[in-house]
Amino acid sequence: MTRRLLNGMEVVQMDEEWIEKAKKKHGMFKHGMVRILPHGYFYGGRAPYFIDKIHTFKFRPDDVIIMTFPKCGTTWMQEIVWNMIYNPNLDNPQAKTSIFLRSPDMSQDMQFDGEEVDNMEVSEFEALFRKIAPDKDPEEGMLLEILDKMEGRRVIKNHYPLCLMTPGLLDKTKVIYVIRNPKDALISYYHFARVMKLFRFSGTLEEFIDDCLKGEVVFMPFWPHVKEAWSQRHHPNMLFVFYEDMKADIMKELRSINTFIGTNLTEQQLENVAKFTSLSAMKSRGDPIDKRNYKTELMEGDTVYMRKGQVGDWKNVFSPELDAKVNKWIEENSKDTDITFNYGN
Ligand code: PPS
Repeated sequence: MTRRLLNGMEVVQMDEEWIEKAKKKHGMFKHGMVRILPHGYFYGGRAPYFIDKIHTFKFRPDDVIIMTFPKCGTTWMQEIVWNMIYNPNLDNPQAKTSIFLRSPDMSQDMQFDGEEVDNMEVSEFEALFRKIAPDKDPEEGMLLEILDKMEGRRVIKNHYPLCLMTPGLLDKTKVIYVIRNPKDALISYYHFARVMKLFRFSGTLEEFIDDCLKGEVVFMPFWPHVKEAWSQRHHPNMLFVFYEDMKADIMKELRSINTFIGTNLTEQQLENVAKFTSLSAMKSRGDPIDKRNYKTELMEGDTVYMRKGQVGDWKNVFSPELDAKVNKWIEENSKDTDITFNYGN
């Protein structure tokens, strides 16, 4: 029997044989893996349950949703928006607590089902969840419950595409969609996947990118995610931001975010936020949750979320063969869109 989401989309379960083969290189999920048609979004087996919950989730008019494909500048934008709202004068002690609790991730519940995710990784979320919802079952979605009970203006992280959110989301609340050139994003994803226990990727960069291009890495495919958001870029509740533009002129981007979310900050306050959320500042503060959720022996620095933060690093990393393969993928997928990326000079 065909399994369908509340939004009518079809869910296809990956077969056991495929999963056993994929397991040699990638971490898999306890409830298997699924694809959501028509685009083929690839997620852990519990995603349909949580996506159905998001379908009826109560968004509020003052929410700010940071929507991204992974590794495109999510954490940076979360810090920016949270600090613009709650810490423009840099005097809020909460700012040093984990961004994962100040700005919870709507798409995270599915990820706790990873075969190698251990209690350590879940503990802070579980502690908060037990406090706010002692009678509820964590299996029903800890992050969704935490978000539901959250007071004040919510800064919500989310990696699901627009089509898997509540219908008419943009008429209900504000979305900041951050995107980055896919070459740098793929490299960032590779480094993340090799150190995160959830992904525990054990192959080469070439193998990882091959699997991404086939849509066989969690959250793939990249293009429909981006194109759908791009098609909504003129909606008054959508702000479409390029990571490379943030790197080039952060004050310009902060001014437009300031207008978009209506924070009315002064130039001085925007300068404060820019300084506090710079790569070096975020790196030196670190994050209490981020610091433990990976195999540290593989990591060059001390965080997976603040690694190099560069534009065009792919040039130092891609072989000519890999570059040709990725260019072909970009070309094939760019035919029906006018979005263009800055790949660095
Ligand atoms: S995730 O896991 O999807 O939420 O990751 P995400 O935060 O989207 O992406 C991580 C990459 O963003 C870079 N980053 C930054 N760049 C510039 N300035 C600041 N403040 C900043 N914070 C995070 C981070 O370094 C990752 O990119 P790479 O290329 O891996 O360094």
